[in-house]
Amino acid sequence: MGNPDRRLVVVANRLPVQMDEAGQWETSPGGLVSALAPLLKGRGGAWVGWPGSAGFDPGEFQVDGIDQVAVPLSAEDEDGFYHGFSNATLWPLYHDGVRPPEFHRTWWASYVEVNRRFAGKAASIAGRGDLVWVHDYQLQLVPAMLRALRPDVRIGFFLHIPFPPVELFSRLPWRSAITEGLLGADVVAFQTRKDAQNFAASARRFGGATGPDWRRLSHDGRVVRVDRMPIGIDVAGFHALATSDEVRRIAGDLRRHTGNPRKLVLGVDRLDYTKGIDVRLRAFQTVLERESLGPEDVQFLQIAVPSREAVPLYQETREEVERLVGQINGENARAGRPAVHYLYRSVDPEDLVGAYLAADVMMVTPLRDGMNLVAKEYVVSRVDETGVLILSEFAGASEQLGQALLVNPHDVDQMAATLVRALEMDEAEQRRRMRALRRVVTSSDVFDWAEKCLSMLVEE
Ligand code: GDG
Repeated sequence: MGNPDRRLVVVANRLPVQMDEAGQWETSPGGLVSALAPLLKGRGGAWVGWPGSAGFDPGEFQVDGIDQVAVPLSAEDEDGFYHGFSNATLWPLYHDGVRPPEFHRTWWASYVEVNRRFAGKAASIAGRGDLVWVHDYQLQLVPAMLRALRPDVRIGFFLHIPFPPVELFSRLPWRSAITEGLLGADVVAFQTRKDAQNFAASARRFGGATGPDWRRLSHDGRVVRVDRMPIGIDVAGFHALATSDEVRRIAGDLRRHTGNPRKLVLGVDRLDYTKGIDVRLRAFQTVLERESLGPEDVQFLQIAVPSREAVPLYQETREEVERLVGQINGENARAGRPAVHYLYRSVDPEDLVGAYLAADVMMVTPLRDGMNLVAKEYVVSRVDETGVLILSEFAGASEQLGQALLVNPHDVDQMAATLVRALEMDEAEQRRRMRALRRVVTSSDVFDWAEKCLSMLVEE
């Protein structure tokens, strides 16, 4: 067993804080931050990350009892490491290559340099034998770099996005360096079993890992444990919101303001080409045409949260989504009653859960997604056990949520037929499926996930 006094050092691309309008730091909202905060406070420790704007270095400071350790990035770092290698090379490659990844040696050099800076900072603040937990695709070289500097610490790594099949990963010119970087950890964990197995295959092929069991790879005279640790949500937090008077009122208002359509369908995503928003809208358009439905029968609410707006591919995705919204409304809306309501902004948690409560059908249809928390949030919010979840078979969540209506998010006709089925599903079937989904999602929340990851890291 490990030493219970070991502190925890979290290393992630972003610090879990942001500056409010008055120039005061505040904790950013989000499941990961709220899950890790109690562990950091309980054990003591620190969070190492980028403060979020180029050229800014606030150094070390405390917010809500957690030590924040800033890793500054210059504008060039932000271009090469962040927009470039992380988001235009790794992000599309790891999401099944749904857009062509770009390979540039200058971006790679920046990625190496920034990963070295993160590893150096973590090495300088970790105490003897501490637990260091590194997060996500931006920091895959950190485990091996940190091990070289500090062989005494225990290193865990969690990938929030998918790990691609070896056929796809092998395109990456830096495939050996990435797998060797990850193999520097004691524990490498993924959202699904498939991701973990994909990594093990690439680690054997390109990283020099050996051993018959994908859960225990041998590398450099050490054992590297590989596993699936599907992330959960703050179940109690969503339950509290979903049962609050304010959120019920918001849900009721939403139904009234849309003119009480017979059915309301919902989509909630960051506006990202991996989320399949355009194909989903085409499926909705097909249903309206084929079934001759009007806005009194069914309406669609799409909340699209702005994301990576400086990147041309994201601008193109936005244009395509907005073109489709305009086209569908042009053909199907009546004055004062659109067929599609489209919000390009983020909304408050109360409005988000209000939308979950108001929606008869939730469409979560990414072309590829590590997990997808929105699917789990919808299920937990449906406290009356009605509602239908349509879920992409390419979202990590589908490994756990088999009672959803699973679809191929590339297949417009199949999604349209499934949407019709969802709109017509009787209450008994809705309840049977929703009860089963709720059992799965409530059985392990994001706090359990963090505890499980950490206890795996503590085991020698
Ligand atoms: C990455 C992986 C993996 C969305 N709109 C609003 C809002 N949200 C919140 C949701 C949810 C979160 O943002 C989005 O999480 P997802 O899991 O759906 O997707 P990514 O952002 O791509 O996350 C993913 C995740 O990491 C965790 O490991 O599941 O696969 O890609 O929590 O509720 N929140 C508020 N207003 C909004 O308008 N307040």
